[in-house]
Amino acid sequence: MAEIGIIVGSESDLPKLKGCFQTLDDFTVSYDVKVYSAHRTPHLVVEWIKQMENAGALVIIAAAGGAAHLPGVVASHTVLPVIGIPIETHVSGGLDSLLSIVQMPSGIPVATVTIGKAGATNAALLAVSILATVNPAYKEKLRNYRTIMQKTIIEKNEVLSKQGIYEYIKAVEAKK
Ligand code: RP5
Repeated sequence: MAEIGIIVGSESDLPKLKGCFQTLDDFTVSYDVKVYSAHRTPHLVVEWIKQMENAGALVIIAAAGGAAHLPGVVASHTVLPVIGIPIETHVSGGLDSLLSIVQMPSGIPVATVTIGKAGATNAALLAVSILATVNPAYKEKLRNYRTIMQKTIIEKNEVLSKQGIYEYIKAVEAKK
């Protein structure tokens, strides 16, 4: 059984969601991924959401770009929590996707994360938080994740103090 169902509008969306898959793998969460479009294959979207429900999935993540109706359409067919990821596009950096997903009518919510890498990672973390409401092991893992994040930031500040601002900036730029 997959705990999370992930649906994307196009295969071109998949590389942009690496952070989402990576985070779910880090938390050892099980997921099913499908490429079905709200516009090109609407019947397959509906069939898949029913399959996910029957299989016992607890959260759905839906990603789409441009006229990004997929998360909203998915939400209209299920009462499972739906997290929407707006895919970056060439139009205003993906603001088109963001507004298409976030502007849901009252009654059918989609929990919308931000555009790009941060959104993909946060969608996974939000999904794990939802799973953590029924599985305390995930709560513990989320706390550990934050502890490690905080430790990393503290360590970086120690390096900054040692190296001085210009050396540190050079090192940050070299990472890009
Ligand atoms: C949306 O159209 C997809 O989610 C994708 O972000 C965008 C472009 O799709 P392709 O033309 O690359 O298949 O439905």
